[in-house]
Amino acid sequence: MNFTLHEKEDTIIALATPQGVGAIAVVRLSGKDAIKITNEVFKGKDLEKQPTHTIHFGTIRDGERIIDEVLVSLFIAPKSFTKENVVEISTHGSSYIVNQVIKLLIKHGARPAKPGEFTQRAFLNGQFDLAQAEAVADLIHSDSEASHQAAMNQMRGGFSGEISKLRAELIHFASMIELELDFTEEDVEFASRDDLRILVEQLLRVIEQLIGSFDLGNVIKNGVPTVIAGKPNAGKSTLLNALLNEEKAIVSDIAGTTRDFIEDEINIGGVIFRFIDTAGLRETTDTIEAIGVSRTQEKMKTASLILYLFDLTDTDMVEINRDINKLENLGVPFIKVGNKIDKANPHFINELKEKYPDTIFISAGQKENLELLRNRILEMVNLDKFRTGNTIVTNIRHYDSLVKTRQSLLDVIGGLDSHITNDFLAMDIRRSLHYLGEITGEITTDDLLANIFSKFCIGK
Ligand SMILES: Nc1nc2c(ncn2[C@@H]2O[C@H](COP(=O)(O)OP(=O)(O)OP(=O)(O)O)[C@@H](O)[C@H]2O)c(=O)[nH]1
Ligand SMILES: [Mg+2]
Repeated sequence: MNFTLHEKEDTIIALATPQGVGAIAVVRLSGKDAIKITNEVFKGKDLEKQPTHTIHFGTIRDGERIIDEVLVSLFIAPKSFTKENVVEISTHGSSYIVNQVIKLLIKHGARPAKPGEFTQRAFLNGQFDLAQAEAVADLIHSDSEASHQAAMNQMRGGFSGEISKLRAELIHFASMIELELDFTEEDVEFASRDDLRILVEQLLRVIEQLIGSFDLGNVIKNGVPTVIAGKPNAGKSTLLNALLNEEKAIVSDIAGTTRDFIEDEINIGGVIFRFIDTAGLRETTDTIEAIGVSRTQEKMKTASLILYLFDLTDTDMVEINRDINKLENLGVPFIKVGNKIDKANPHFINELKEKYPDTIFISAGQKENLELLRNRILEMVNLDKFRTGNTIVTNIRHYDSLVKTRQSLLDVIGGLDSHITNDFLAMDIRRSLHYLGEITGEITTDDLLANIFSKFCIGK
C-alpha cells in the first residue's frame, strides 16, 4: 500500500460504522473535493457555502430518484480528523442504502478508501505521530478497561512526548559532537562528555522502564495467559466451565478426558485473562495423551500465571509438596487451588491451611469460592504500574525499536569508556536517534507505514 502523490490528492470514501443493519450508518469522505462531490448529489442547502462544523438535513438523489433522507456533517480543512475536507453522511442503517450512496459518490469522483487510509492521512498531515496513530487502532480493538486505558494514554501522547523530549536533548549532543569534527585540529570540546554520559544514562533508565512495561502492556492487550494445570480428574475442565459460565470443555470422571488444550478469554476486574485448560499431568502410555501432557508442560513454561489445581479428596501432602516444588523451580507465578471442598476431609483442609496458608479452597463443581479465586488471580497481575497512569508499551514495533535504542545507547557509553574517536561516537548517537525516531514516526519508510496502516480496517 504505497501511495503515489496522485493518490494522496484523491477524495476517499468508506462506511465508517460497522457493516450490517443498524439505526443509522455513517459514510465518510475525506479529500479536497469531499464537499463538492457530496453537494452534487445532495438536495438541501448549498453545502459549499456552509461553515465548518455544521449539520444539514436533505436528501441524497441519483437524478430524480431519492435514495435516502440524510444528515450531512461538514468539517472544513484543516479542522477535521484528516486535516482535509471531511463530510460525514448519516443515512438510515440499511446496507442497501449505504451501497447506493457510496456507489453514487464514487460515480461523482470519490474513490474507495484503503484500510487505515483515513488515519494514515491524519498522520501524514501532522494530526498526530505514529505511536498515536497506532494507538487509534488499539483503541478500536480494545475490549477491556485495561487495554482501553493503555491505548487512551498512548493516543493522548504521553508516550510520544517522553520519547520526543529525550530525543531532542540527544540531537543537541549529536550536533555538538559533529561540530567538533570540523575543528579536529584545534582540540576543542563543545559537548561535555560527562554531561553526555549523564544524559545517556538517564535515557537508558527511561528506555529500560519502557521495555520493562512491555510485558505488562502485552498482557493488557492480549490477555494474561493463565494455565490451569493439575492431575487428571482434578476438575480443571470443570473450573474452566465454571469461570466461563458455559459448558465449553468436556467434563467426565474418566481420567485423561482433556487431551488437547482448550482456551477462552474471561474478563476479571477489567483485565482479560486467557484461560487455558490442559491435559492432566501424569505418566501415561497412551501416545495421544502423552502428546497432550508434553503440550501442557510447554504451555506452563510460557504462561504468565498457573492455577495449580489439586483434588482434595485424592491427593496427599507428599504429592502436593512435590508439585509445589516443581512449580517453584519453573519460576512462573502460580496459585495453589484445592478443589472439591464439598467432599473433602476437614482435617486435611486444616493441615493444608497450616502448611500453605495462601491456598484457595474451592468447589468448581458447586461453584463455591470462585469469587475468592477471581480476586486472587487479579492480585497476581501487578496492575499498580498501569493504574497510576504510567506509560506502557503495548506495541511490538515500539518494543523492537526500544531494544535497538538500548543497544546503541550502550554502545555510546562503551565508546565514552574506551575514548573512541568522535566520528564513531557521533555514529552511535545517530543510530540511537534513528531508533527513537522510528517510534514516533520522525523516521519512517514507506514499507513501515504500509505495514502499520494495513492493520486497520477500511473506513478507519
Ligand atoms: N464433588 C466434586 N466433584 C467435582 C468437582 N469439580 C469437578 N468434579 C468432578 O471431577 C471429575 C473430573 O472433572 P474434570 O473437570 O473432567 O477434570 P479434569 O481435571 O479436566 O480432568 P482431565 O481432563 O482428565 O485431566 C468430574 O466427574 C467432575 O464432575 C467439585 O468441586 N466437587
Ligand atoms: Mg479436563
